[in-house]
Amino acid sequence: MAAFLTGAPRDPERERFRADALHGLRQAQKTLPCKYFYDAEGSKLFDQICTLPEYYVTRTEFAILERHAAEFPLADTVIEFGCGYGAKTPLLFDAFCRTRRTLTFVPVDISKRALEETARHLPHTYPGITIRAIRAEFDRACALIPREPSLVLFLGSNVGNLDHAESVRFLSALRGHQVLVSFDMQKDHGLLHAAYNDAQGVTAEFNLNLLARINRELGGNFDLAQWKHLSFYNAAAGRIEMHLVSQGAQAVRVLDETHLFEAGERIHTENSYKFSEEQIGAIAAESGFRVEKRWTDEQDWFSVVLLS
Ligand code: AVI
Repeated sequence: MAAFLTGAPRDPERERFRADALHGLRQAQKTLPCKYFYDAEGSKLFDQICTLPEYYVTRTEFAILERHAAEFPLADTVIEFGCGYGAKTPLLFDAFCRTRRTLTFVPVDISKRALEETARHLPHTYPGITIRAIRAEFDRACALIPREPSLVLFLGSNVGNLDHAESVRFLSALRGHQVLVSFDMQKDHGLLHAAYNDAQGVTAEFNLNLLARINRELGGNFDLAQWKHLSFYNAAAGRIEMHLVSQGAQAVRVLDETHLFEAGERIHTENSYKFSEEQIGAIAAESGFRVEKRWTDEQDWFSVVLLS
């Protein structure tokens, strides 16, 4: 808290990070929200994850989008939650722009850099595009997106990082639009385990970066050598869980608080839900949508679903 007594202007993002991190570390089961993985360093590591041989998610989704882009509905306005660096964009916009001269694109992301790059590059390739970027967390952004019926993209299996109630709340706020959302499907547990425990250790580095980020931004003194990445499939909950495990009894300072950890104690950092077709139908119905169409790959590992 000392950092806020200097008279320096408050940075709302840092304050939210501080409040959420300290709240999570004060719980009996310590947690840190996975949305804080994505600072500049974490985003770079995530880009690497997307190219790992074990992480089938990105390439399977790409193949589905590439094969079926021409079948997706057209709209005057396309809103994309979590646009990232727009890697999927050409696949979709080539199809969207083939039959229309103008299109309004509303990219939504918390990363300023991702939005700036999208706004800089897209109009060169697609001159008829107007960009209205929104920099906000997804929940907040729902109140800021255009009201006219649009096509909303929620891809990258991002829905998997929400629990059931959160996905229903998020999708309910999009009623009135058509939503193209991607779901990672339940599959062989060995494949899932490998995807989140890659041989090169990039996922471990991505997980540990959360502690490094606390050190960088919140004056923490986590000793990264004292923490290990743990990831496993929780079959009862139908999700991959990621944790950080304390390698010994230790005290860690974050701002002016000290947090005590026992040997083997875990910080729960992420859930990544895997879905069945029935679960997708249930989430759609509870959010006030129906599943208009589901596109999948040959092995049914991944689904891109149109909700209307
Ligand atoms: C962004 N999200 C869908 C990824 C996932 O698979 O849950 C994040 C990730 N965590 C570890 N590897 C990738």
